[in-house]
Amino acid sequence: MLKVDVVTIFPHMVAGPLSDGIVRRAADAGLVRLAVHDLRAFTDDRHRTVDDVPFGGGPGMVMKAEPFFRAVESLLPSGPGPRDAVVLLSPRGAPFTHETALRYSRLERLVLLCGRYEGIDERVREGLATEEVSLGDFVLTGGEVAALAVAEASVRLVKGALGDAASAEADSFAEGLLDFPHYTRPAVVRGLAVPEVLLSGNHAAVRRYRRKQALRATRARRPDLLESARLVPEDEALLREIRDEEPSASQENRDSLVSR
Ligand code: JFT
Repeated sequence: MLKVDVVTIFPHMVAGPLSDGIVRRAADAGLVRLAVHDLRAFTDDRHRTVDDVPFGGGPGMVMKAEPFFRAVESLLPSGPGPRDAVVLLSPRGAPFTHETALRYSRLERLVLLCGRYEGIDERVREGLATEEVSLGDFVLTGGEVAALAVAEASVRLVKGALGDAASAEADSFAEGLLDFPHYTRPAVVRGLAVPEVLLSGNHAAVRRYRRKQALRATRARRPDLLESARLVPEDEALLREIRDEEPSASQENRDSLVSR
């Protein structure tokens, strides 16, 4: 069973979001265990100091290494085994993806280390973390929000966590494509109608339409994903249809000529 441990100076920031939704249900069902640990509990001075000035000078503060070492040693007394990961959240980390989440979902132990300020003393990465990941190319003020995303994405992929209504195989990123668009009642909102085919009751037509919309969105917004997506022959046919629906560049150039 996966156990997720989050180490942070802001335990309340992490505990709240993890105590709801699918993560909560997975915990209640005994599929995962979640624990949040206050880094300050692993300090040994009167002021419970977790940060200090940077060696070499410069602005801001750096998270001290020792409290992180003590915290992880309390969680994994004999060190991480092959089914454990000690993950440092950092803007310098490798991109966190669906594949990372799937790998984490199959672990015994996922320890997430969150820092603040300018970052964490490099010796935590060198001598304690088994890997360093980033949520993406944008800047957060600390690792907590990234850890929440990593925990949620990983827990929902644990076998049984999604129940039978939703299945992880149906996840768009499991397929390597963007999702198709979703609609619910009523059939018309502010003059905007639901595509007819979705009201037709023709399940084969609905499946084909959704697949085409997923391919269309991926081609328009994330052509990089289309490169490595696992496409079946029907997808190639749908992509040809999509291309044929678009005017060629030369036709657009002719269309834009004003006097003719
Ligand atoms: C930002 C972060 C991730 C991820 C960990 C720690 C301190 C603040 C900071 C910001 C810019 C440069 C430090 C963190 C992240 C992301 C993760 C920390 N900060 N240096 N920002 N953006 N995608 N994961 Cl520790």
